[in-house]
Amino acid sequence: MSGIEDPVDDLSVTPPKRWATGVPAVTHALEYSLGQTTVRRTALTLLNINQVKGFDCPGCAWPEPAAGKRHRNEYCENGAKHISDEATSRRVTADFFQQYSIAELGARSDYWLNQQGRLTEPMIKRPGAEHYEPIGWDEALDVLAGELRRLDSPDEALFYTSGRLNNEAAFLLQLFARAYGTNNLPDCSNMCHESSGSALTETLGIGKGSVSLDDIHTADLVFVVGQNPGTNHPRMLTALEETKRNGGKVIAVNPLPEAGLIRFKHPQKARGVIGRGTAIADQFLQIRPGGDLALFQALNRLLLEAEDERPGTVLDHAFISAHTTGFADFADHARKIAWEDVLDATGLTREEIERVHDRVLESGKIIVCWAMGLTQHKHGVPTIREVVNFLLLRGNIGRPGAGVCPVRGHSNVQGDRTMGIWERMPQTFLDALGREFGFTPPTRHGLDSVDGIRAMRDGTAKLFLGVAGNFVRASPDSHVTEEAMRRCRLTAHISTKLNRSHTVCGDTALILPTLGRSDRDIQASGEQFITVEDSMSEVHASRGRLAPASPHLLSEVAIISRLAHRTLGGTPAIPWEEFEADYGSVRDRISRVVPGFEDFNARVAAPGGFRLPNPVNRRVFRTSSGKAVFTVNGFTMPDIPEGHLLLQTLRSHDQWNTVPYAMDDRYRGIHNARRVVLVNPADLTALGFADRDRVDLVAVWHDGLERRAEDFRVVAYPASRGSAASYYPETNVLVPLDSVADISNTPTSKGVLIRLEATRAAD
Ligand SMILES: Nc1nc2c(c(=O)[nH]1)N[C@H]1C(S)=C(S)[C@@H](COP(=O)(O)OP(=O)(O)OC[C@H]3O[C@@H](n4cnc5c(=O)[nH]c(N)nc54)[C@H](O)[C@@H]3O)O[C@H]1N2
Ligand SMILES: Nc1nc2c(c(=O)[nH]1)N[C@H]1C(S)=C(S)[C@@H](COP(=O)(O)OP(=O)(O)OC[C@H]3O[C@@H](n4cnc5c(=O)[nH]c(N)nc54)[C@H](O)[C@@H]3O)O[C@H]1N2
Ligand code: SF4
Ligand SMILES: [Mo]
Repeated sequence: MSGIEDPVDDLSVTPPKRWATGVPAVTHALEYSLGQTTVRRTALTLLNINQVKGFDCPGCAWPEPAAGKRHRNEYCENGAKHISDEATSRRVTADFFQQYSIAELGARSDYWLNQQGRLTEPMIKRPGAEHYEPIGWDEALDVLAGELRRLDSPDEALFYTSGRLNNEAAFLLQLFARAYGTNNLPDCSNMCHESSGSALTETLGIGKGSVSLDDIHTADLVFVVGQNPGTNHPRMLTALEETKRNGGKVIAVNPLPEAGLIRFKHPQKARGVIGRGTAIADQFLQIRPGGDLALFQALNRLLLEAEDERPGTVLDHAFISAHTTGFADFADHARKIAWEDVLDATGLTREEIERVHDRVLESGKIIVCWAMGLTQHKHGVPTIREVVNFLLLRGNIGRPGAGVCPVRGHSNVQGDRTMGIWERMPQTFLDALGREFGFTPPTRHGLDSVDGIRAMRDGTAKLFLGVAGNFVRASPDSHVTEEAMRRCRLTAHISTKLNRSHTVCGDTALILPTLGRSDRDIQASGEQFITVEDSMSEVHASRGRLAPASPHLLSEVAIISRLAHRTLGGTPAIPWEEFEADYGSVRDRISRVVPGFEDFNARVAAPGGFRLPNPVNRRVFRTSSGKAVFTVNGFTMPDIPEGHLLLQTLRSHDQWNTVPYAMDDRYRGIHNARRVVLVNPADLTALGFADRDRVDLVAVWHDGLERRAEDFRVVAYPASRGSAASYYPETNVLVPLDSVADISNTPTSKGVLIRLEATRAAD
């Protein structure tokens, strides 16, 4: 099992691909799967992904087509890799932990840790011990419950979740945390789409996207901003292909010419397999990093000026006056934007921006899609607010074929929020929860991910429970985060696979292994299914089909229910044992607490499930004024002093967040290496470096601490001027904990000021 050695960097570079998917994608997916498990298990796994009676792809949150319209293979290369990674036949057993000390495991790569296979039984690291040892479930949960009861205050505990968690377990986890007495529910969303949630809640009254798959298909113009769908949401390309077939246009905005945005070959269609594929982007704007706020402000100014020239033809006055507030102040500000600043911030030409403006005028229905390229910047929230301004101007909110589309990451990250995983749930939710379960939930806001790290660092949080995810690797400032975790009395992780977080331990540490999406889940009342909500608010069931990875695994619902029971004691008001026995009883409670879930069990039984209503689509805005809000956003752009670059930390094609599956980034032409930094050749020359030079990346931040990522190889790459790109999580050491987006507190993973230094060892 431990024959898979730490990968050695052996960089080779080929020209970036002009197109995404096609035959190589299918081949790569099968290769990965067959490397993990048998042909039979591969077939069983792949045949059940995203089928109405199968399981939801544990990859991204892009929705499936309606029940009757699904393809037999309704998954992408990366979905197949994610599921094979979970369905692997490799196993991590008690012997493994005897063989490797925690320090030895800590020295291994993220890749190697993941390749060891599925976790199979609960393990404990006792205070002072150097190895994990096996422990029974009862004792493990007693240790955890005992520590929870011993804390001086419930606010000394953190309950982290990652977006793979299903609705039922998420609902129970937040119920447990609140019944225990804290709102400390940090989640991966804090590091992901929090800026979208903040901006959309303020301006439209709900922190979710408004569009459906049909809207994407029928839009006249779709912007894809700060997103790499070819890798991260591959089936979005199928949807955009349909948009184009229906006559719509696509504009891509990105510092990198990402493969999928340029040309796409549909792997399941003969045309895609043999032909040149569909050119997706009609226009590609190679923007400077962080320049998007300026771009949308410039577009808004152009729209206001066009309206001045041809009154009554450009703006949707009826919509603006009936449904919005703040137009006058917004318009005053937008008219004053200086072109010089816009061109400087965006690196685009005025002609390029005017061309976009022309397309906007030609388009009745417009959608803006975005992901981490917008949210993970210091001014991520104002940027998204400006996107909303742009859509409001022509009434592109609340009608078919138009709207906002923050493309979510994890398969159920949106559902987890709906279920109450948020440190700041509104009082109406807390009241409903308290009424249903007969207690008074705490009202003081809890800690998010960044504040949770600060609290562990400062000793005010002492217990960390992670449900799914890999908190230590996903978080910024790796050394600070690791030190913070080590200060805890207890760290515990409910996980499917081994990862770095298991190697960074508090005095006591627990690994609680759990069932994955693909595993069959049988409880006292029979076989169970769970539910998830995708990026477009579709809620549907997911049923595991494989024999569980080990007989000792418990489901997440079971672990949380048992832990809650042991910590809080049995009460008739919260029947934890019943919840574990029958997930339908959890859904009954959800239907009474969470708006939109009325009659949940019956509605989710329909093939394909149901869509949660989004009031924005009825032009109902749950803001304090009852209207959509135009906002005034100061003109902000990143300051990149001479000799520096703005680094973005992003995903390669072959990884799932903190977990690399291979050392390649095929579409960008990077092979056998992850410690690379992509920089425009002209910037390299100006900085005195050359392609393939060995460099350290050194972050520049005002606290004077040195943050250095050592020994990277420079790759001359057609990136926009002033930008650099390198992979996460290897570069998380560079992201200062205090470098966060205004308002949302999201780490600025796409805006890290760095300089390059020649690697000392190479001298
Ligand atoms: N295969 C795979 N799929 C995934 C994931 C994965 O790790 N692997 N992760 C999932 C998760 S949790 C998430 S959140 C999503 C993430 O999906 P993405 O947001 O697509 O992920 P990133 O790799 O972070 O890529 C960010 C993109 O934004 C661009 N960008 C960076 N800075 C800027 C900027 O200032 N302006 C503009 N306009 N663009 C910019 C980058 O060049 C890149 O194309 O993917 C999900 N899907
Ligand atoms: N520098 C930088 N940092 C970033 C980002 C970035 O772009 N740049 N992106 C941020 C974003 S968008 C996100 S979402 C976070 C991701 O942060 P996380 O969600 O915390 O990280 P993942 O890598 O998705 O977690 C992988 C682990 O989840 C566990 N797991 C997988 N499936 C299951 C399951 O079904 N149940 C359970 N219980 N466990 C499971 C496995 O043990 C696996 O090792 O990282 C953030 N951090
Ligand atoms: S697009 Fe996302 S959800 Fe769909 S199959 Fe691919 S990874 Fe899975
Ligand atoms: Mo994410």
